[in-house]
Amino acid sequence: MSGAFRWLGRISAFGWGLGFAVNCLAGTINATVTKADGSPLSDAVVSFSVAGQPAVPAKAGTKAVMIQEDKQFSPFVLPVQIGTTVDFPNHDTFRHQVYSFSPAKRFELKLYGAPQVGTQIFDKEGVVSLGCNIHDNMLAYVCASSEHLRQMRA
Ligand SMILES: [Cu+2]
Repeated sequence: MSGAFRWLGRISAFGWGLGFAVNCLAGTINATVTKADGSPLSDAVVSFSVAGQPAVPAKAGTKAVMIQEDKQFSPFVLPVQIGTTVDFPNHDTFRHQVYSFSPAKRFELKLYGAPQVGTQIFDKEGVVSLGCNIHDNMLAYVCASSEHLRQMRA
């Protein structure tokens, strides 16, 4: 596959990263997202497109999960393709009310406990901040993109 990939110059890093490096080698893209001090940045999301290939919407029925447990969301950052349906199961013994005011997805789920599961379709590109109306410290992000997504692990 030598020469199959050409870097288009679009890369976006989500989080607090101040520096990143990208290498393209014969069909493989290696990305490293670091903080200014060079240490790994957890929860970074890198999106990229491939020359000549259109955007990549999710296949119909694609699902992802954002759990509510111990008064926290899990995962902290959830990368999804546009069109993905995200389930919000509540694993706590008390109720949560998930919402977002982000331009890419404004919504407010009902107040519910287990075993109910709220759902939302993320159909616009962008970073969506999630909160809970009951527990102010609950915070998580859904990164919706039409491009290829990879989440970096520190
Ligand atoms: Cu809550």
